[in-house]
Amino acid sequence: MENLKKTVKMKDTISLNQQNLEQIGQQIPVPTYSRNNLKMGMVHIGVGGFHRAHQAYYSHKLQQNYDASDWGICGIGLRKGDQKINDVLKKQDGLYTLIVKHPNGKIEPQIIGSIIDFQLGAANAVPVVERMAHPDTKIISLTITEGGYNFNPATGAFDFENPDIQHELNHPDSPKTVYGFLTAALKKRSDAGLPAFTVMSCDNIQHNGDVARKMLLSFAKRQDAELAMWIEKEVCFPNSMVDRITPVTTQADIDYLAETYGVTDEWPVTCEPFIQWVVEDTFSNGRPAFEKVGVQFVPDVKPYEKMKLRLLNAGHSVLGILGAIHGHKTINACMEDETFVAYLRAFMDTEATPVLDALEGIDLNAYKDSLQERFANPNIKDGVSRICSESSAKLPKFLIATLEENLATGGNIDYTTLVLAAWCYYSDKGTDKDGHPIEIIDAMSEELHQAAKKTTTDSLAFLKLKSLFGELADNKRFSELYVDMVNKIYTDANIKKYMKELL
Ligand code: CS2
Repeated sequence: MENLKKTVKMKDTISLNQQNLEQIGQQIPVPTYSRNNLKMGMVHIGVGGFHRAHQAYYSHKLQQNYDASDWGICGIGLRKGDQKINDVLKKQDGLYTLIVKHPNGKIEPQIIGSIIDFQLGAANAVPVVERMAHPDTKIISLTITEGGYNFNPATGAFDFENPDIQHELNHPDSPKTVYGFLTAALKKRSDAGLPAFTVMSCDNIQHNGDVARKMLLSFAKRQDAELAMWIEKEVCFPNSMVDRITPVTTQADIDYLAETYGVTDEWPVTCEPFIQWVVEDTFSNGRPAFEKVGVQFVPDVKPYEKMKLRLLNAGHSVLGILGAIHGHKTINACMEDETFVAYLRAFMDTEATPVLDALEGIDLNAYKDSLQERFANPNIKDGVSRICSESSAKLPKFLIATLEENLATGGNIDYTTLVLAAWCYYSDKGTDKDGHPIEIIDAMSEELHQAAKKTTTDSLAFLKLKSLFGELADNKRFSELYVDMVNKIYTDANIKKYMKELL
């Protein structure tokens, strides 16, 4: 019966592509601007769900309402894993559905048209470098994830040991990472007398533009000192704070579009209604008038980004790690559990907030209330596995930084310490408190596991991962508390008991 239903459904649906847009437009809002006439002013590296729910959405909104024909987007994938998004976007002429899910159950789909082309750098570097070096390209934007910046999380220094980086330094004509591509394209531009593009980081990293600049210059100085000087002078790297919760797309989302609207979209994106983008207004070669569609341009984004990373992203990690051990599958399930709600708020109020910078005109209590509401959105169903993925790249910036600042000021550290002890258990066992397996997605998962599994003979073993924890194992106040907590969790993994003890 189920199979029959699916066959009928597939027959009756209409595939999302440019040709079918008019027909689809009878059901779902579609782009009304002329996509053929868009120049590709922005080249975006890392076309995941987040980019498609955020920058590409803002760009689409701009195209819909204003004349912004210089600012279409060319998506770029640099990893082999980007083959799927390449194939889907090629098949769908760059079109996809953005499904906004409101807390009250309202669901708003719309077709986004701002991505005009997609190129796979992993398959063939030449057209990608050419696109980046093209005179129409004015901005290269990035969502390459925290780990993609290639720095040592504890020291912040560029990691020259990375074999891909070594390869690019020796073979500038066959780039592999973002640094090889950016320098190859910038070299072409400087040789051709073309203006530089802006490098606009949209990742959850504090001072993301400054980090991108520092890393690119470290790389370029080794590769071509003259080019490095040109980059230093000509390329702007605005810092930005980006925000929209975008869970992983599920088969249910694909089925929903087919069943409700008769549209086959092989990779739609779902997200919450909330959206925010605060950007420093420093661009090398012009920018879209994004302020017309709600983007905030400010002289200094740092206080905003710190607030968001240390409250929203850290809050997510707190719920995610503890939730994974307890057995909660989603962030909204955590928010249905009063212990988790109280713990989150206590963490935000007593550990994260005291070390934030002054934030003029922002009501932090209202901000924290709004985070709780957003996390609780029952329709978002953001998996704790997404939140916990790549914790080795996230926690040093989101959580360990707060811990270090509280250690320096004598502030509270209990809530954070329990999460780090729980992270050790999680990395060691890979199961929840009842022994059910947890899916761990982390570039460092093996290293984390190896260190964590020594805990029974050396309670501090996990903290000895210096690239994550720096010298924290030597801090008496922290390490004593950590040892106490880790021992308790290893004796009985009932994490909620220890959460409650701290409330
Ligand atoms: C999340 C973010 O991955 C994570 O850990 O906290 O993806 C978060 O959903 C976004 O930054 C929201 O803007």
